[in-house]
Amino acid sequence: MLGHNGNLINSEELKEEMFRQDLRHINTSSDSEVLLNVLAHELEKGSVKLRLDPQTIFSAVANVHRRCKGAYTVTAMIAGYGVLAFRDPYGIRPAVIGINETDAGPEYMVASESVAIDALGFRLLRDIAPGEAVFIDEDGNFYSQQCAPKTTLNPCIFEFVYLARPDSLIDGVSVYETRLNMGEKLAEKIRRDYKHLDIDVVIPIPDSSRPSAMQLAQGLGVAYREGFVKNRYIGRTFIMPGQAVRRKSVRQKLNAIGMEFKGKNVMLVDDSIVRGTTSQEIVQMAREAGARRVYFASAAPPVRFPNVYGIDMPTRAELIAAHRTEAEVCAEIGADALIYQDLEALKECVRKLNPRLTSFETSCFDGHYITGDVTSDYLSAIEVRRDAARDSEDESDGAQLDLNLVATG
Ligand code: PIN
Repeated sequence: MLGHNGNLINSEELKEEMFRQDLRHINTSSDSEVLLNVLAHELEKGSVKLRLDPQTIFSAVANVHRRCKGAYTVTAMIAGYGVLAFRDPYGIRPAVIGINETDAGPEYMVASESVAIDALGFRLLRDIAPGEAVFIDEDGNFYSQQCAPKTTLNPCIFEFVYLARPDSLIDGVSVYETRLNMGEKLAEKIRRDYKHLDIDVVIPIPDSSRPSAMQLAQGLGVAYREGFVKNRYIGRTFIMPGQAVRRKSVRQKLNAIGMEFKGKNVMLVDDSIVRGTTSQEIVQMAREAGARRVYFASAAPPVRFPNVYGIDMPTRAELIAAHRTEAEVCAEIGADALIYQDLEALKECVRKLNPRLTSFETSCFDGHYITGDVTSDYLSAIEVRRDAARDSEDESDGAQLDLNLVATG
């Protein structure tokens, strides 16, 4: 069994190669199935009379690193042997080890985020290093080994912006604290470059922007107020299929508290602007609630490039900032001013808390893909696939709206 956080960028090639060389047939379009089969094949190849020991397992992981390209944090269970976990040699996606000291000896666990370790009453031991594998056998014995010849640590900066829970520690850094820093940096930028804005109140767009908004308000010396209430029974609009469904669900998901907006100049804060659908809708909601001026701050820089390492970030055509200047994005979302975080400032927000973190995976902001092997052909191929998927989503959007009409009519 295998769980995978990330994305392989050579899964099509591997699929072919496995079919021809390894005689393995992949049944789905999931890159995790490819990863599972590469691992299974390498384990089988390295085992002596189909028996496994930690060394054989680590050699198999070394071969997985050799064959797989992209980002992957993997947890796997090898039936009859134990639990295996490993992180790609670039350390893009997070992975941690937890320990629980019992009278019968230590117990171990692995997870993407340290919150899982807290929740189960374990203690955070350390992060899994890039390229490292850990194996816990059925008797609870712990083994670990570096399985890649060359490694560097480049955590995905978007984990700090939005993906990870604020109560997690990633590579020794508190996600919450990085978000406070993001607010601090935005305040500095506004005090420096946007002195003319007359801001009465800072309002977060719940939930993940709250720490940044709090610190921004404090840095500007203005009130922090809650202006939007989130319907806790509605899922993430970010990953909902289809534009029409997304737009509608923003209204279902967030509702404005009128008194916080009436006659005020409000500064709304979100963690990021990806497609801009939420931002556009929310600016309008703030105006409808009676705001005089609506300013917008994004704790992250403009998202201009697709993410290929496991975040479902759309193609360039869908990213509001891909082909627009900041002023054009501001006009598009209908705000009176738009303040984006600078990329260097964002990196500083994390680095400040752990100076050993000198490099980050920041491709969605600067188009620099850290693994160095993301070709324009690959990017075009995902665009084509996404376009096809979007066409079929649009059809299902219609179907869903019709259903809603039937339900309410
Ligand atoms: C906020 C998540 N956050 C909100 C994710 C929306 C971009 N979106 C990224 C903003 S929370 S859009 O975690 O749910 O609190 O720009 O694509 O419309």
